[in-house]
Amino acid sequence: MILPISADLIAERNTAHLAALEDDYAALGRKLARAGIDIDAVKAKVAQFSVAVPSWGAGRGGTRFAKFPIPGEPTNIHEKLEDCAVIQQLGRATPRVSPHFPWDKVGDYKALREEAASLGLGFDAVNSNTFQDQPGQPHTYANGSLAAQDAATRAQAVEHNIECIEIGRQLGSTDLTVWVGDGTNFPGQQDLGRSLDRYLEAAAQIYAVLPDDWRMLLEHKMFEPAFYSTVISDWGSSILAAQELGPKAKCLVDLGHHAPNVNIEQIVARLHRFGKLGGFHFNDSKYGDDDLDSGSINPHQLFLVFNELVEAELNPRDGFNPSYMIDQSHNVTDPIESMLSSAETIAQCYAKAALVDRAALHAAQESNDTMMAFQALRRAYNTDVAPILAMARMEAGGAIDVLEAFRLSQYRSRKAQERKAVGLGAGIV
Ligand code: LRH
Ligand code: MN
Repeated sequence: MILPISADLIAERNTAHLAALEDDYAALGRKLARAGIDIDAVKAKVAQFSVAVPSWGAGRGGTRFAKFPIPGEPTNIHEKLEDCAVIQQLGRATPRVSPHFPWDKVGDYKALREEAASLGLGFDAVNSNTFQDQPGQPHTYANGSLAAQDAATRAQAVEHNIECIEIGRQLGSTDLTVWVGDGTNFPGQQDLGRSLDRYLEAAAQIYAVLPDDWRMLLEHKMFEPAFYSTVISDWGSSILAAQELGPKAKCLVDLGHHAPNVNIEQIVARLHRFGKLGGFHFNDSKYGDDDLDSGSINPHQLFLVFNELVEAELNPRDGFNPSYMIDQSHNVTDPIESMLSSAETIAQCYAKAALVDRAALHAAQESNDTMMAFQALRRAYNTDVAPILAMARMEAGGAIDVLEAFRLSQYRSRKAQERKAVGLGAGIV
C-alpha cells in the first residue's frame, strides 16, 4: 500500500511527541482509575470507532455567493481519494469514503474500488443526486424529483437511484442515502399531501430493488433549496416514510437540517426507540444548514448525541448499526485539515460519552437527583480525552499531532504543483 505521507516523517514527529503523550496518558489513566474506569478499555473502544468522510468534502465548498478554490485541491474522485487517504493515514479514524453521484462518476467502478483499497480506503453509503440537472438530462428537477408532478421526471429520479445502487454494489457499499430537495417556495404551489404520496410511491420503487443486505437512508431537511415547504422536512415525515417503505428503510440525521435549538439528541433517542436510526451526517451550524466543522459551534450537542448513541449501543433495537459520516462544506479552511480536526472532535465526543458512569447516571435519574444526573454527564464531558485518541492513533500507525504532520509534509503545496487549478464558481462543490 503506497500511502501519500512519508511514514518516516510521521515516525520522526511521533518520537518527538511520545514522552509528553505517555505522561498525559498515564496521568489520565490514574484519574480514570480512581473512578473505576480502565483507560486501556476506553482506548480499545476508540480504536474501533470510525466515521466516513464525504468525497465532496475533499474539495473547497462554497455558498450561492461564491466558492474560493485553493491551489492543489482535488478535481476528480481519484484526487479526492488520495486526499481522503491522507486523512486516514494521519488520523486512523476515517477508513471509508461516502461518494456522491454523478459527481464521482467513472467508467470502471471495480477499478475504483481497487484504487481505494490500495490507499487503505473502502466505500460507505452512496449518495444519489436529484437536486441538480445534468447536461442532456431529459427531464428537469426544477419542480422536484421523487415527488415531482410529472411522472416521467419521477421515473427518471427512480432510475438514477437504482443506478446508484448498482454502482454501490460494485464499490462494496450497502447503504443508499436519499436526500431530495423537493418542496415549494409559495403556499399553494403544490398539494402538501399529494406531493408526499408521489414521493412514497416513487421511493417504494427504489426500495423494491434494494439488495437484501442494503438499507435506504432517508435524509430529512427543514428547508433549502425550498423555502416554504419541504417534502421530507423533519424526522416525523422521515420515520413515517421509512415505516411505510419497510424494514430496510431507515432515517439519516444530518445535524444541520433542523431549526435552531431543536433537541437533536432526543430525535436520535426516538429514532432508535423505533428501530429506525440508520445514520448520521455530522457537521455543525449556528443558523441554517451551514455545514460547518463538527463540534466547532456546539460541541456539547455533539457529546449529547453520542451520549444517546452509547445508551442505544447498550439497549440495541432491531439492526442498531448507524452509519457515521461527515457532511461538511469547507469554505475557508484546507478541507483535509478540517476533516482531520472534525474526525478528532467526533471521536472525542464518542470517547467522552463512553466515560459516562451509566450506573451513577441511571441511579440519579431513578431517584430524581437532577443535579447528580447532570453531573454524571458533565464530569465525562469535562474530561480531556485527547491522550486516549492520540495513543490509539499512534498505535494504529497515525500521527500524534495530525495537523503538524500534515503541514510538515507540505502535501498541499506538492499537489498544487501536480494538479490543475479549479476554476472560480459558486455552490456547494
Ligand atoms: C443536503 C445534504 C445532503 C447531500 C448534500 C451534499 O443539504 O446534506 O446530504 O447530498 O448535502
Ligand atoms: Mn447531508
